[in-house]
Amino acid sequence: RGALRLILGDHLSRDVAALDGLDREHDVVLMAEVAEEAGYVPHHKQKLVFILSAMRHFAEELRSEGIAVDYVRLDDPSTSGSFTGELTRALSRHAVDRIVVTEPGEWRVRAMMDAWAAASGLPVDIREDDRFFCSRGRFARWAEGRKAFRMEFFYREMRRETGLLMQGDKPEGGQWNYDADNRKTLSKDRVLPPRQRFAPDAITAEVMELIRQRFPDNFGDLAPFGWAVTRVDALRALDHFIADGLPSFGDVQDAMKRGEPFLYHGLISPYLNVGLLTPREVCLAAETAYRRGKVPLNAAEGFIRQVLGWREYVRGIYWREMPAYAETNALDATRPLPWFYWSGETDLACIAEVVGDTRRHAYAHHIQRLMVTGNFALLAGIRPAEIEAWYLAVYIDAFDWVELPNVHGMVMFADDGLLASKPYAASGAYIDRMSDYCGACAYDPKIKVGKGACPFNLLYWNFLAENAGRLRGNPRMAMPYRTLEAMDPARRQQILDEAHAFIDTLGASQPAVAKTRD
Ligand code: FAD
Ligand code: DLZ
Ligand code: SF4
Repeated sequence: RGALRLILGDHLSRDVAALDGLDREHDVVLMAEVAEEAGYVPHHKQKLVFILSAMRHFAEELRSEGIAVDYVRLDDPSTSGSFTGELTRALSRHAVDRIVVTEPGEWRVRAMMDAWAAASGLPVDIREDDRFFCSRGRFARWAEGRKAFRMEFFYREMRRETGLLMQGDKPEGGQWNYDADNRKTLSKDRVLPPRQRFAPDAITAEVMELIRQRFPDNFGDLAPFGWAVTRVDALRALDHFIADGLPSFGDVQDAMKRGEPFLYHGLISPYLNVGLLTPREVCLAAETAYRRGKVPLNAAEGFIRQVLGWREYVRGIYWREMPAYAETNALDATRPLPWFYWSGETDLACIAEVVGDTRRHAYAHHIQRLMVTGNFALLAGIRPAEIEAWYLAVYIDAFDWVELPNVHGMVMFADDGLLASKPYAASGAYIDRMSDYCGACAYDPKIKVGKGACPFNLLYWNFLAENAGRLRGNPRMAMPYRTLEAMDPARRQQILDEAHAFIDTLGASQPAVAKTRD
């Protein structure tokens, strides 16, 4: 008898642990499109198309190798709609003596898996997901005994361990981090590289039709869909980025521009997260480009830090701290998510732009996520669980292990500084400096209070005032608090009153499925 090997939608790597030691004669691979996964948040339509189409392509690849794949489609009339149900049904179709699976990317699914042995009466081999640089055990050793974690120190250990951008035991170029070089603004006349898109093939077109019919009201445009859904195309996307994006990736990494959602960013997170690319190969590609003189060091280092540093760091935190992590709310933020996160209908031009990019592409780059939609949610005191559900739904690369620490920790400071040493709170001046958004806005980032004042300015001071009890003692927040305290009391009161009046205008988001404008 063989094994039933379950491959989930983010396990689409030929060398994923669950396929190790596969016996073509006796084993069966099970893949299932299930309503429960499609529905735990109202995913962007392109995210649904991407995952389901990539799953179908991966199944075809396995079949072409002579591997037996039992594939259940979302519209199969007899489907149970859940992983547990599909596993149970599959066991009645196949005579197997064990179940093999790779650990999932979500605590929720991990809890399901833990019940499978008892439910099936078969041994369940849940294998560690070894597609990361840092195992869960390795991260736990690093974190042991530390009161707060700092990415920079973790990253240096990862550099030493992997040898990436190292010269012996010294960092390449003498510095670990070249971020200071990476905060340039975009000049108006800069010509951005056209970004590669992949036309939908027949499989993707069929999935698009399924999603159009089944999820008409989910957030986001369905077409045009230009994401890669196979490893071959994902590798093409990587090559394109290394050649055309990476050379300028560092310099303007934090810039934002109207009508230009991609700039020099990699657009590779969905491929990394479902397994079409590996973190090791993308870091090696960047390092090789640097060693060949094709990209400057600040670009290669900046990119490798995101993948080897941040990506591994947030994953380590997720698995070490869950499930309690998701429940904390250090700043007691309880306001509902404004409706404009779904509709984009707001006169705050920066929010409208980022929500618009997100609706069109299921993508926004890091600074848009952190400093526009994230910053607003932090400053306005939105309930962490509501903004987390939004991020998990709307981005094509969103899986709980990576989305949650970024939103809960980095954006909302809901973990009381475990992940980041201070909240990324910023007024309109930051957005104005790093983007051209304010030029198209009803508000003025230079106006602090009164007619035309940028709401980010009002909310910024109000955020500091509301959270003084928790943040005043943070040494990294000392300067803004000194400014707040030095303000003329009448002016400060006016700012706080206007901030509250603005907050009162924010309509609450409607739950579950969001209507789009398309
Ligand atoms: P690039 O800018 O080209 O960066 C290269 C790669 O670095 C990315 O592909 C990604 O794999 C990695 N990376 C960069 N920053 C981070 C980070 N903070 N955490 C983890 N990996 C990182 N990333 C996701 O993959 N899924 C998410 O659900 C997600 N949610 C986020 C939510 C918020 C509020 C914020 C601030 C960031 C979030 N990120 C998330 C991180 C980052 O924004 C995306 O990885 C990035 O925008 C993806 O686009 P790219 O491939 O063009 O990235
Ligand atoms: C995100 C997602 C979606 C929308 N659909 C499926 C699916 O139908 N079948 C599947 O195996 N995986 C899907 N996924 C990805 C899973 O939610 C993902 O594997 C978990 O989030 C990881 O724990
Ligand atoms: Fe955003 Fe304020 Fe600039 Fe308008 S003025 S785009 S609200 S930062």
